[in-house]
Amino acid sequence: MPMHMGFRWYGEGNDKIKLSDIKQIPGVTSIVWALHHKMPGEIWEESEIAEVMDQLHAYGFNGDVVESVNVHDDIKIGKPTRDALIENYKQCIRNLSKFGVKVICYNFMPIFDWTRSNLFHEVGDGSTALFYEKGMIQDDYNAMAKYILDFTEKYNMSFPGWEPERMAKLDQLFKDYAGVDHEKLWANLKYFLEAIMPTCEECGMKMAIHMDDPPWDIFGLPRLLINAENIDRFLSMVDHPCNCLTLCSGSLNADPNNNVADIVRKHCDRIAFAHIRNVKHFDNGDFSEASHRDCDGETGILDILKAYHDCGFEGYIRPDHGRHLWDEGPGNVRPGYGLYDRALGIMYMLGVWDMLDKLAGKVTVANA
Ligand SMILES: [Mn+2]
Repeated sequence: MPMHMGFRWYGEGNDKIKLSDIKQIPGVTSIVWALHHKMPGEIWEESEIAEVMDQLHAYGFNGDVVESVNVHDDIKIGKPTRDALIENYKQCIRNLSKFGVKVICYNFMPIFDWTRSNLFHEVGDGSTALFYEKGMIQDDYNAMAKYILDFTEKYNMSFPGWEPERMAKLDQLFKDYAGVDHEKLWANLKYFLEAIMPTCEECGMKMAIHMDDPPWDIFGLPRLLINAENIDRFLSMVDHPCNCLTLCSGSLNADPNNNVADIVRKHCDRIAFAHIRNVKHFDNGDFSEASHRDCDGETGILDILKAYHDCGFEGYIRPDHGRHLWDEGPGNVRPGYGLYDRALGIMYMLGVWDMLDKLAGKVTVANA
């Protein structure tokens, strides 16, 4: 069995991209989905899961990977309410497994999900991409949150991890995290994982933690999944085959010191889900997201794909953020999640992969 090519889709009525569009991209077998109306801590009901699965199956896709079931802040902070919330999380795992879900992507970043200072930065060829201006993400978290929330409000969309309900309580959240340093956050992550591993084992579910994006502390909040050393620590801290990674090449390579291909070779058996994204760095520490083509950034896309291929990777892989192309722009595209550049990214990845297969004497077979 080769790797499984996935495509992230935000759901009926929540994503302008249609499943029928995705069907036309060669090689995609798996829709990476979520119930985006759910707040962290809520139980995903079987009827809600069944509805999405039926939509995916109608086009011959599987829904093996969920991205994400978000973890409630109380679990990350280690509040007494965490035990009840962990029970809810276990119920989500059970309910999802009943419908064939095999991998749950999640993250353990305090308060903020992926963070950028510009969602539509000019790349120089007429396209735009997500951009991180280091100088703008320093002290004033309210200004950064306002930029993101003004955007989502203006265009009537919501970003996972940027729920307005949570963001409205930003100052309180910062107070709640005041005592949570790196070691405390590690301990709370361990507590969470040890509590859910028996359920994962029972259900055959792999929990795949996403790398922190960007891979450094922001606004004084600790971040853990930032480099090879911490990934080693994470995997050995809870050394269980269900405790896995969503290895996001773009998140990690925002720090150019991270060599993603080396991490792939070291931990391939614990990578349940691979995100492929390319990053272009600037001397002052800013970075822009780039096309998936190796030479358009410095992430080492070819080395990474070669590493996965050499290791016989059989997990799920998807293009991560892409640029916004042609007529994609504010109001008609989810930042980072347009149709075209991700489709181009898939063809680039499959081109590389098919050639590696051919060189290894393997025959590539099209999906039914
Ligand atoms: Mn990613």
